[in-house]
Amino acid sequence: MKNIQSKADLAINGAPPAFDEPLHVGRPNVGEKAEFLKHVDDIFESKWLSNNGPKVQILEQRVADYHSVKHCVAMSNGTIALEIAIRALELEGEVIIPSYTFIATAHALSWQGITPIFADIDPDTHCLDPDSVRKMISPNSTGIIGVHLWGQTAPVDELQKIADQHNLKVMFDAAHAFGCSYKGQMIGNFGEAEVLSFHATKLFNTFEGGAVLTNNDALAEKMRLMRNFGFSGLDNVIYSGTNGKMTEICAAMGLVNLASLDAVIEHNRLNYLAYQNGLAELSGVTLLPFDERETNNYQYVVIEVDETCSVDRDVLSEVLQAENIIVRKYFWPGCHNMLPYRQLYPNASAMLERTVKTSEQVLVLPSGTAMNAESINTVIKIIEVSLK
Ligand code: T4K
Repeated sequence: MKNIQSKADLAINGAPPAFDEPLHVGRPNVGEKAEFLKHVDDIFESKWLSNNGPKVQILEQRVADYHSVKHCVAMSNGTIALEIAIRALELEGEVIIPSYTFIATAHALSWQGITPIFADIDPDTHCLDPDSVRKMISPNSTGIIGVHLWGQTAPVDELQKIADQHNLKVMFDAAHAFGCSYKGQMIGNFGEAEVLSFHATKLFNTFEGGAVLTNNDALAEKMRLMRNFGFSGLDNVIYSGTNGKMTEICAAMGLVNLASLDAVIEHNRLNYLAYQNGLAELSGVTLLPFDERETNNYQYVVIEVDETCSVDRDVLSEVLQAENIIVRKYFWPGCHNMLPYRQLYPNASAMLERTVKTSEQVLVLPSGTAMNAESINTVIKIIEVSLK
């Protein structure tokens, strides 16, 4: 690792990069390889590879227990899990979501002919602003999907209140919020259902995977059938369904990763504290704080580079990328500015001022088990030097 003292040491000025290998946002957290290989032996032995196999069932029980929720319905990925939850809840017409989210939240609706209506965010949490949600309600609205972005929880109570007043259903995209709490209760227990992603880049991964958490028995049963083409027993299809099943090899990865999950969260917390400590004195750069009254997973380390900073966000991003620090400008430029939705709402930015501003200021920094205090100090030093 190179010692950065001045701008002349920066790779963008011709010096070699600080890191030989790229540091990625989203580097997977992986558990014990030997344990995983034991599961592989089981799978080869049993010849049971998919279709609600024993490892999927154990994983579902453990994830449900972890979140103190009745049902976990495992799926092939978070996007399919969103689609199945949306369909099982019979949402239609228009559904209100934040524009400031990963594009899958919007696509899971539009892919099934439902119109996503984009609301603005609270700049302090990057999650839905209830006042903006209220403004987006129309006679065609059937639901609200709150997103617990970065593991910060959406304003659950306020959204539920709005939904109750307008006869809408609420569900949550909890792709980032495995192991997080809202007012002391684990996510999974709010709205009609909450959707997790177990993608490789998430706190907890099954290579690819996802799940819906719910306390509603009938809804859980319906989603179990829908993820398996709607089959209710042999030769009897009672719903229009899809193939959303998780495989045994993915569940095996999940079981192994669950065993080390608490250690991963503690590692993330120390990373977050190292970033917090190092960034505290830098002017114009603010770390998005976690609410320490809650249980957090600390997986995403998010900074905002505001207008008082001596460099703008995109320049800082280029400087860091040149050093092999592969930061991300998630979720710029907002879903409403992505081609399929921009055509629908060419003037939406005027209603989504905080989304636009936040998406122009955010940088997500590398975190997870691939990072440690030393690499974080170097990242901070580079930021510090580039601000001078
Ligand atoms: N809702 C929300 C709020 C979400 O954030 C997501 C997914 C979903 C729903 C949908 O869940 P899934 O259907 O994906 O289960 C990545 C992930 O692919 C995506 O799962 C995630 N959100 C999103 C925030 O990040 P990209 O387009 O940024 O992926 P990519 O290929 O650029 O990789 C991200 C970084 O991770 C890179 O720096 C490389 C690194 N990486 C990635 C993989 C796959 C690794 O180091 N190793 C790996 O194996 O979307």
